[in-house]
Amino acid sequence: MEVKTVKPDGVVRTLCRMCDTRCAINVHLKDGVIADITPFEGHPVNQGKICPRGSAAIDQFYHIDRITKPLKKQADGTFIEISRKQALDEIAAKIDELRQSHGARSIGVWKGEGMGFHQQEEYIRRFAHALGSPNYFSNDSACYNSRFLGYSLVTGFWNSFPEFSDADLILLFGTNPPICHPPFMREFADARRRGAKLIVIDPRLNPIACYADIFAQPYPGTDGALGWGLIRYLIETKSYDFELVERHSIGLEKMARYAERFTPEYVEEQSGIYRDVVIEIAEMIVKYRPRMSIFPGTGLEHYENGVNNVRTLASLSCLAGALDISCGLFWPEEMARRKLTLHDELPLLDQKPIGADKFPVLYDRRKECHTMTAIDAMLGNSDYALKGLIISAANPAVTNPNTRKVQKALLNLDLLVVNDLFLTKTAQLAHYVLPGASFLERSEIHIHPKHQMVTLSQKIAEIEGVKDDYQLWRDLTHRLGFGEKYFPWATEEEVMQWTLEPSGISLEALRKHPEGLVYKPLRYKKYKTRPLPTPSGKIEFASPYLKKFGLSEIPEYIPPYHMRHKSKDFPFVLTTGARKSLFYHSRHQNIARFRTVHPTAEVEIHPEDAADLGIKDNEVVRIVSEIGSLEIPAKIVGRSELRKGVLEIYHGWEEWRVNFVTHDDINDPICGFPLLKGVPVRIERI
Ligand SMILES: Nc1nc2c(c(=O)[nH]1)N[C@H]1C(S)=C(S)[C@@H](COP(=O)(O)OP(=O)(O)OC[C@H]3O[C@@H](n4cnc5c(=O)[nH]c(N)nc54)[C@H](O)[C@@H]3O)O[C@H]1N2
Ligand SMILES: Nc1nc2c(c(=O)[nH]1)N[C@H]1C(S)=C(S)[C@@H](COP(=O)(O)OP(=O)(O)OC[C@H]3O[C@@H](n4cnc5c(=O)[nH]c(N)nc54)[C@H](O)[C@@H]3O)O[C@H]1N2
Ligand code: SF4
Ligand SMILES: [Mo]
Repeated sequence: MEVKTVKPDGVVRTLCRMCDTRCAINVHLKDGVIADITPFEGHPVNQGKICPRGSAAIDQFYHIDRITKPLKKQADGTFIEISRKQALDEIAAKIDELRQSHGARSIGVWKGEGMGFHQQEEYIRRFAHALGSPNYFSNDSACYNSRFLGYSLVTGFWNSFPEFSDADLILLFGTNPPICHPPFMREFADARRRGAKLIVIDPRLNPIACYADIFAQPYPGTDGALGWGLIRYLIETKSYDFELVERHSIGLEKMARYAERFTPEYVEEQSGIYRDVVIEIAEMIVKYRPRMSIFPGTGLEHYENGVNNVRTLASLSCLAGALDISCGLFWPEEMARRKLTLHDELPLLDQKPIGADKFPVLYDRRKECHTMTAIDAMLGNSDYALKGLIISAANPAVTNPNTRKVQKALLNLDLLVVNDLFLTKTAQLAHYVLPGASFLERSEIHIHPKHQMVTLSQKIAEIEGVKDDYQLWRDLTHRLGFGEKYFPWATEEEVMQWTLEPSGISLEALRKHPEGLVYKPLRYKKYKTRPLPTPSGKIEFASPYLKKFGLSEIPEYIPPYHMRHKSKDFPFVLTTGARKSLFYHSRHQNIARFRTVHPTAEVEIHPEDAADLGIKDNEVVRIVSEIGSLEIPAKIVGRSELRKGVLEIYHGWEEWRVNFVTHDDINDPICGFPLLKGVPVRIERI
């Protein structure tokens, strides 16, 4: 691997993109080598702290298993290295052939979490639409979209990160910030120092629960009942923000009527959270509102009624008056910039975006297709077949539900190209694997809505033969005949200049200010002088927009699948994906010092359940669902660490893929999310 740094020895200030938090880092270059990564004090995102995964960017960059040359699959299933020119010529020729014989829409693109949002995502979206295919897919079919829709259906927007330091009450639902969002911890500490209270709702005793004033363990998938119970309390006791609700909302009466049944007793029956605790939480909200932050994690969205459960929480924040204030639902203003997506210019609706008929709200609001429906289309079980796919920075053979079906579908494609740093389980199924550039090998514009800031991350090094993603899409489009029109810029630098121009902020200025530049000062309670970005311009406790699609107007609570389909064949409830501090989905298992900390997968099980079944610690058991099965060692946890009857398995293991048992076929009707948590299973001794 021939590596060279492209900056002189010294310190380069940039952003870490080992996860989407994008902490500011100093990259130390010595003798042309990336020698160290340390926190950079001057940026508000992380305020001088980084997590161990941040410094592991060096391990990732120099990793001996990095793919540095394009690979082509041979008839015998092995890969050979070929030149970049040969790879792109052959891929372009195959795309052209598919386009001629089956139409452009038979080709799709799939972006993963490794790319994040913004610029890299926009290249991928632009490529697809320029080709003539509406079929853009992403990991967001199982992440983020549900929470985004849950909030934006109520308020018109979602700013994923509130300013927790300003809160007097923090409520966390199904999220574990010490592991997933380390910078939140400093904000929690600031708030706690001022006396703020912390409430954690989670069936599993997570590190964050240990800090909580109240920790309540609901049955998986029942948070909506608790949310409604809290709404009912605020309405019944007339403790909500009258002015905000009277002037700036629609649907209060409908909501109030529906809330009536959520007495503390009914909430207890549904969620298992004692009625006294429900009342205690409600009283705390009344006491501390409006300065409160509610943060839902994937523990809410990975269910078949996730959007509505999130809408319930968004409605609760609004009732409590926590709208467009720093610690509440802050409504960020956008930076003026040119977008690379072609949705307005080339909407391609007549081309039937995959999944847009089944999940019209997902498509309408996010302009993205649905990955699980894409899997069906690859298998020929759809209006038309998906024949070719380019996957960039995703590992769906591990991370998408129903792994057996995903593998079969990917193998059924006429063309599968994977752009990645490593030969992942997904890459192993491809016809071509392209060497991806890591974040240290590209420059990128990052927007931080919470701070209304923009930062430029720097290209620091390059590996012989590895090009950034812009070059990949550019080179393909030029071969396919629409490069001049849609990818005319010679370099990533030129694209960034073009997109930034309307902002009045130059690349030069961003380079001079690695601490980022504020594009607009923060302003609060803007809804007083301008309509909210919902169809009515108001908070929508009831959504006429959803009604139009035949969906429930108010965020109804539906008991989760495992409660509606009780079966003696599947008596346990499996939640998956509780994050591990040193892994990122399927990433970093190849970093030896991290692997020492998490050497093997485990299914966490309550001690009474283990005793009932005679299961010993570390015993390998079989987990079986309606979809498939998995063999995995058992870990008997402490009595309070899990609810009895609930099991937990991490989702990123390449050797123990829990998605062999998760459902792709039970979906949230609004966002299409699959049932990744709350899966009915049984345990078999082997
Ligand atoms: N180290 C690390 N950090 C990460 C990631 C990673 O893989 N590794 N992934 C990143 C990504 S893409 C994401 S989306 C975020 C996810 O961030 P989080 O959502 O904070 O992730 P989890 O740790 O899975 O926390 C989910 C919690 O929900 C709980 N839960 C499960 N079911 C329910 C339920 O029905 N109700 C409630 N209230 N809780 C429930 C689980 O027990 C678990 O503790 O993390 C990001 N950060
Ligand atoms: N059962 C279950 N399944 C889940 C979840 C769960 O909780 N439970 N969580 C879901 C969630 S929230 C998410 S976000 C998805 C994540 O789904 P994916 O996006 O598929 O997740 P990763 O395993 O992180 O895959 C990212 C890939 O990108 C590569 N990569 C990293 N950086 C770069 C880069 O700079 N360039 C290129 N070209 N490649 C790069 C990595 O090597 C890795 O193979 O998983 C979902 N799946
Ligand atoms: S939380 Fe860790 S991995 Fe994520 S950006 Fe910050 S330092 Fe990097
Ligand atoms: Mo995610």
